[in-house]
Amino acid sequence: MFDSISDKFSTVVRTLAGKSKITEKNIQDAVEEIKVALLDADVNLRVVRRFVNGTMEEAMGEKVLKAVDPGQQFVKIVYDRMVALLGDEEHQKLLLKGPDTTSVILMMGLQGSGKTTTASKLAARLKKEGRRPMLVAADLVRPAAILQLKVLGDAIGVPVFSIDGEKNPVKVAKAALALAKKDQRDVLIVDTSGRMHLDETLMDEIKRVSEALKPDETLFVADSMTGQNAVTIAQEFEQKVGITGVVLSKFDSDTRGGAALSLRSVVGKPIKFIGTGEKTEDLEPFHPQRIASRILGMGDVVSLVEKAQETINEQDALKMQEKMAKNTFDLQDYLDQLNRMDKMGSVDQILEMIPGAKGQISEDDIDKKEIKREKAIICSMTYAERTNYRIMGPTRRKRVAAGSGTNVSDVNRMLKKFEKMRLTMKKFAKNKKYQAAMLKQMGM
Ligand SMILES: Nc1nc2c(ncn2[C@@H]2O[C@H](COP(=O)(O)OP(=O)(O)O)[C@@H](O)[C@H]2O)c(=O)[nH]1
Ligand SMILES: [Mg+2]
Repeated sequence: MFDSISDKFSTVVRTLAGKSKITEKNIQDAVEEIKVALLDADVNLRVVRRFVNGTMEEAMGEKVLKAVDPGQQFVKIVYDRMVALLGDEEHQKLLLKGPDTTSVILMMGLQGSGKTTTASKLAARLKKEGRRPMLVAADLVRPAAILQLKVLGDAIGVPVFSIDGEKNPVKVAKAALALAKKDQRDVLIVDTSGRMHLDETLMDEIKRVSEALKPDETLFVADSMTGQNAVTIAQEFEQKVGITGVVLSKFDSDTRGGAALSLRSVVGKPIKFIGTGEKTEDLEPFHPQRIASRILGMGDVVSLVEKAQETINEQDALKMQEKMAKNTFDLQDYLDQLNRMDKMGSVDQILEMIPGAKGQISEDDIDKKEIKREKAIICSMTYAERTNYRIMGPTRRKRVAAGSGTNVSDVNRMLKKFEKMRLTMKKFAKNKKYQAAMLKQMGM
C-alpha cells in the first residue's frame, strides 16, 4: 500500500527538508509533484485540488519562506494536511455502550469486500478487550456464508447465531438481539449479505435490518483494491442507510492507496480500522498520523513497536530503538530480531515500518529459508563474534560455516547484508530530522 506515492513523497520531502533557503519556485515545483503523486495514486480529484491549493496557500506565506528551516516547515505543512485528510485521532474509536447493555455493530459492503472476515476479526478484538461479543449470520444470500462465519467464530471462541432455512435477515437479526440480551452478550456483530454491485434490493434489505436493530456502529467495509469506486459505493450506503465508520480491508494489498486518501474527505466518516491480512489478528486501528508518516516516507515506527509488543516487551523494543539510533546494533540483536520476526507477521509489513529499510532490504533478501540459515550461522558464532562482527576473518568464517552446516559464501553473504543494514540504520540515525520524527512518534 502507498508504495509509489510514498516513494514520490519522500523524494519531495528529502529534496526540500535539507534546504536552508527555498524559493516560491521550489514550493511550486514541490506542490506540483505532490499533485501528480496524488493523482497517480487514484485519489479523488476534488480531494487532490483541495489538498494542493491549501498546501500552496499555506506554504507561500512568510512562515515558510522566511523561516530558519523552510524545508522543514514545508514538510510539516504537508504532513499536517495529510493527517487532517485522513481523519483525527479522536474519532477512530468504536462507539459502543457500556458492558451492561448490548451494543450492535452492523457490517455493510459489497460482496467480497471483507465483511465476514472483518466481523470475526472485530469479535476477536473485542473479546480480547474483555467484551462478550456474539456474531450473527444475517447473510442469507450466499449459500456458504453461514458456515463461513461459524468456522471463523469457532476458531476464536465466539458464538455465532443463525437460523437454518430462514430467508429474512430482519427476523434473524431481531432474534439474535433478543438472545444476546438474554445471554448478556454486550456486543452483537451482524454480518450481512453483499452484492456484486449496488442494487435496490440490497439497500432495502440492509435498511430494514438497520431499522430493526438501531445499531451503535454501522461499519462500511471497503476493499482497498477497488480504489475510487469504493468512495462512490460508500457515498451510496451513507445516503441510503447511513454509516458511522469505515473499515478499509485488504490494506496489505499492493494498491495505490487512493481510496484510503479519499474516503474520509469525500464521505465525511472516519476510517476506524484497517484489515492487514486474512488472519483473525490482522485488524488494526487506523491512526491518521502514522499512515501520514508512512506516506511521507518517515517510517511507521510506532506501529512497529506496538505490533512487536505482543511478542517483545516494551523495554526490549525501546532498547532496540536506542541501539539503532546509537549504531550499536550487533549480530546478537539481529538474532533476537530474527527470532521475533516469525511471530510478528510478514517481513514486508515490518520493513515498511522501519525508516529507511524499504528499498534497502527487500522481502527476497529475507525469505524464510534464509532466516533459518542466518539464525544457524549466528548461533555458531561466539559471543565476541556476535557483538563485533568485524573480527570475522577467513578462519572464523570457515569455522562458523562448518558449525552451522552452511558454506563460507553463505556466511559472507549474511555478514555483508548485516553490514548494509547497519549502514542504513546509521544513515538514518545520523539524520536529525528522521530521528526527531521517530522520537516524536514514540511520544518523547
Ligand atoms: N489480504 C487480505 N485479505 C482479506 C482481508 N479481508 C478479507 N480478505 C479476504 O477477502 C475475501 C473475501 O472476504 P469475506 O469476508 O468473505 O468478504 P464478504 O463477502 O464481504 O463477507 C476472503 O478471501 C478474505 O480472506 C484483508 O484485510 N487482507
Ligand atoms: Mg460474507
